[in-house]
Amino acid sequence: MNQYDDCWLRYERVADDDRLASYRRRCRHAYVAEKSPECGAIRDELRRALPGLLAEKPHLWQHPPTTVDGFLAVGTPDDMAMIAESVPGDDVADLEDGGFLVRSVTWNGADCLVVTASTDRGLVYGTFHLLRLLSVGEPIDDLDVREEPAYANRLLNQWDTPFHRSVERGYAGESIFDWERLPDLRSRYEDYARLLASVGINGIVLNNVNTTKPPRASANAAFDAFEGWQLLESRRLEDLTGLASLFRRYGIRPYLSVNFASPMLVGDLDTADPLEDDVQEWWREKADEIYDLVPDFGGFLVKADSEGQAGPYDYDRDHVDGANAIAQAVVPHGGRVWWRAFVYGSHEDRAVQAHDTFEPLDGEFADNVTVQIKNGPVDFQPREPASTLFGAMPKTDLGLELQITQEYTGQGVHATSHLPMWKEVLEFDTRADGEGTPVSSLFRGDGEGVVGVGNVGEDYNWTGHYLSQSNLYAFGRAAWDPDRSAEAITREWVRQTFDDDEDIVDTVTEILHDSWEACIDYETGGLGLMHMMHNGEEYLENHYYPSPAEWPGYHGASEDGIGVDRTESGSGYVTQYREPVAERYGSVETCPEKFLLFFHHLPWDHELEDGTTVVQRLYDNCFAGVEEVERLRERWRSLEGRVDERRYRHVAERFDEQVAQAERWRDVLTAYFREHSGIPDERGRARDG
Ligand code: GCV
Repeated sequence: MNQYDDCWLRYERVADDDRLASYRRRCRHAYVAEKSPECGAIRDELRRALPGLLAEKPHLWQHPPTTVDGFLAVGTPDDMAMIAESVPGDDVADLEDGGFLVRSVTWNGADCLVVTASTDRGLVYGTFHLLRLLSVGEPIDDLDVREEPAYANRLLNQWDTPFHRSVERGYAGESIFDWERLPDLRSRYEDYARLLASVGINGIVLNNVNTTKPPRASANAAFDAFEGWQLLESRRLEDLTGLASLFRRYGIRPYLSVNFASPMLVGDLDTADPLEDDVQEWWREKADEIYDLVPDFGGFLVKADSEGQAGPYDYDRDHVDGANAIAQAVVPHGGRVWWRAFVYGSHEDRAVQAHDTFEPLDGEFADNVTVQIKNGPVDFQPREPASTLFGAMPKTDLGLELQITQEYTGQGVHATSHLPMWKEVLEFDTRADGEGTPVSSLFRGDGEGVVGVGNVGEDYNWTGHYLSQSNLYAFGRAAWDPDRSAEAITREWVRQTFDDDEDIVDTVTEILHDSWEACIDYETGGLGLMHMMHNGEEYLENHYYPSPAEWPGYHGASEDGIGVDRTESGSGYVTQYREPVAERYGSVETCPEKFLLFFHHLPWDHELEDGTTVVQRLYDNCFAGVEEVERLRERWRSLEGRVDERRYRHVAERFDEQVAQAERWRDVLTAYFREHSGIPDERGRARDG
C-alpha cells in the first residue's frame, strides 16, 4: 500500500537485533507452492512484508532450496515433499477449511518455518498469522501454532450503494468501490482484500441491504437515480467478475444484497410472490447467470419487510416462504441466502418483534438459509442486552450481525472501540443448552457465522478516525476466535499499527478499552437507556447529536419516571429469555444496573442498591462520561512526540471535538432528565435546558 494508510499491515523493521537475526535465519529465503491464485497472493504478500520486517530483500525460490541454512515454506503437504516430511500428514488432514499450522522445523539440517494447511485459503491465513507474529516481535525458533476459525462464515456487509458511491452509516468518505470503472480494478481493492484476509474474513456482501432509495444526493448527480437492486441486471453482473477474481486470491467470496421484488424490478414479472412458479424460476435463471460469471459466488443477503424494503408480507406470505424461494435458486451452486431478522411489525415495542416473528418459524427454513440477527433486539444502540433469538432457533442456521461502523457511538469523530460491546454479547449465557451456552458457542454450523457491517471508505486512513481501524481489525479477530481476550486483540492491533513500545501499547489499549463505557455514560446516562439521539434530515447529523425528546417511546421518560417496562406486565420482551435470565432481568431487585431501564420503567426517585436515586445516577453517569473522555484525551496527549505527527494530530483533534460533543450530550441529557423529573442534581451541576 502506498497511496493509502497501511493500517496494521505496516511491516516495519524488527527493532530487537536478536529477534531480527532469528527472523532472518528462517525467513530470508522462502518458497511458496506454485499453483493457485491464493498462493500468488501469498507470494505477493511475502514480497511486500519481508523486506520491511527484515530490512533486507528476501529470496523467493522457485523450488524448496537445499543449499541454505534456513527458509520459510508455504504449501500443503501435497505441494512439496519438504512439508510432507516435516509435518505429520494427520495433523494437517484434520484441519477445518481455513485452519493452518505454523511450525519451526529442521529439515536437511536447515532451520525452517512451515506454514501449512489443508486448503489454500488456510495457507493465506497461516501466512498472515506468521507475519503478525513477526510484526509483534514473537519468538519463532520454537513455533507450534495450530489455529482453526471458530465460525465457518466471517462476513463483511458493505452498506455501499454502487455508482452513487454513498455508504449508508459510513463515516470515512465515499465507497471505495468505483463501480463505474469495473471490471477494471483499483489497487485499493487488493489492499482491502489483504486487510480483510489478514484477519480471517472470508466473504463480502458488496452492496447495501437497502437496495432502493440511496439516502442522499451523491457527488455525481448522474448516479442519484441508481438503486442497489439494479446490480442484478445482466449488464451489471459482468462488472462483478474482476472483483470476484481479486477477492478469490484472498479466499474471500463475494455476495450481493438483493431486493425481494427483483423479479418485478429487474425482470418483467408482475409479481414477486415467492410461491409463484415463475418467480422461483426467475430466481433460478438469475442465479445460473451469476454463477456462470462467478463460480464461487457466495449467495444473497436480503433485508425484507423492513424500513420500506419489499418482502413476502406484500403477498401475505411469511419469511420462510420468502427466504426459501430465493434459496432454492442457489442450491445447485452451493450458494446461501442470508435473511435478516431485522424486521418491523405490529409491536409497539420493537424489541419484541424479531423473536416474535422468527422463533415460530424454527425448522422451516431451507438448509441453505441463514437467519442473520443483530446483536441486540432493537438496533445497534450503544448498549443492548443480547437478542432473545440467540439459542431460540436450534433447527435453523443463524448468524450474528455486529456493527463495525460507529453509527450510534460517535461516528467518525469519537474514539469508541466496539470490541468490549461485542465481547459482552458473545459472553452472554443464553442458557439455550443449560448453563454455559454463551452466544459465542452458537453459530458453529457450516452455514452459520458472524457478520460485521463495514466501516471503510475512500478516506486516506480507510475508517475516518485512525483508531476506528481497530474496530475492523477486532471484528475479524473476534470472528476468528471469540475466546481471545479483548485485551490481547487490542494489544496486537496497537503493536502492529503503532509501535512495540510498552507504554504506547498500554496507553492506546487503555483508551480503546475504556472508550465504550464512557460513550454509554455521556450518550445515554447508562442504566440501559437508548435512543437519545437526533434523527435529523442532514445525513451527517443523523444519529450524531443528542435529542432525547424525539424518542419518548424508546426510553420511556415521563413525569412519573423513566425506562421501558419490558416485564411480563409490560411489553413482555423479558419473557422471551430463558430462565433464570428472564427472572433475573424481570425483577427490579436482580436486574443488572446496566440494563435496569431497558427492562423497567421506574420512578425518578427510585433508590438503587447504594441508595442513589435513578435520576441522580443518570446525572452522575453523564458527568462521569465526560470526565472519562477528558482523561482519555490526556492519555492520548501523553503520546505527543512518540506517535508520528500525522496520526497524533488527527486523533488529538478528534479528541477535542469528542470532549465538546460529550459535553453537549451531557448537557442536553441532564437538562432533559431534570425537566421531566423536576428533581435537581444534588451536586448542582445539571443545568436547565
Ligand atoms: C441499512 C438502522 C440504520 C439504517 C440501516 C438499518 C438496517 O436502522 O439506521 O441505516 O439500514 O439499521 O440495519 O437495515
